[in-house]
Amino acid sequence: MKFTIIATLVASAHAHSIFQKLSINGAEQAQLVGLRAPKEPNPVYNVNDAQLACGIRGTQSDKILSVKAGDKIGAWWGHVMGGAQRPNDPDHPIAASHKGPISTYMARVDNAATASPTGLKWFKIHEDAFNTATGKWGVDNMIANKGWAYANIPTCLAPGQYLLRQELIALHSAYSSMGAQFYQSCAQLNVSSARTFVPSQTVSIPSAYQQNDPSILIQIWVNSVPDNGRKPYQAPGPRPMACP
Ligand SMILES: *[C@@H]1O[C@H](CO)[C@@H](O)[C@H](O)[C@H]1NC(C)=O
Ligand SMILES: [Cu+2]
Repeated sequence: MKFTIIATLVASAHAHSIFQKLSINGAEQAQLVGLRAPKEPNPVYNVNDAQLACGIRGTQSDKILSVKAGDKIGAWWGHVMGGAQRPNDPDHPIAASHKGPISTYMARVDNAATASPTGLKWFKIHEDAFNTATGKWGVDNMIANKGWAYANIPTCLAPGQYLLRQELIALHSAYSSMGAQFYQSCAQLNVSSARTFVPSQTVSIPSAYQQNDPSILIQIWVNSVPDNGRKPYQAPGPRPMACP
């Protein structure tokens, strides 16, 4: 009995999330198709963990989704695999406490269904970090969009296969070392394009982030409000690429 109570408390203290479904220009894809996603909604805490790239190893689709440069890709987040844990789950798509930025990266691969997620050259294509005027984080916008967060494939990008990584960082406990929570999955895409741009500014994941980055080791609670005191917040990593 005692163990049951403790387990319940632990479960509610860890109201996490999984990026588990895609849409392409609004067309929703089947659950987990074209995706590598964790099975459980647990984050990565260590910025040097190889699983920072595509999340804690779980399921891996054998499908590669065909998209075009310029397409609007949607990532859908849910509290647990399948979505809500129970009717009216207040922690679906994620607990509102989990404030933080949502960033989307891509990396060129030879075969999106089989490529190792480590050793890739990642570039950021989009970020929704923090709005000092409204006090809203990327996570707030995702919750308002019923679990969806979007990024467009850059119109100039060279054709080929890519992994697309969307990362949500929950900063509610980021005031202590290894308190930031990193959630991510990777989509397996085949991009067709009329243009040929290959981003030259890329980063490795892991190694792009340091635990003591001011965007990762940060107290966002000011006067009991998780709004960083309305000070500007820049998501870790590079700024999104721009087409030439
Ligand atoms: C990727 O798209 C190209 C161009 O449409 C096509 O020729 C190729 O067969 C596709 N590859 C995969 C793995 O879907
Ligand atoms: Cu959590």
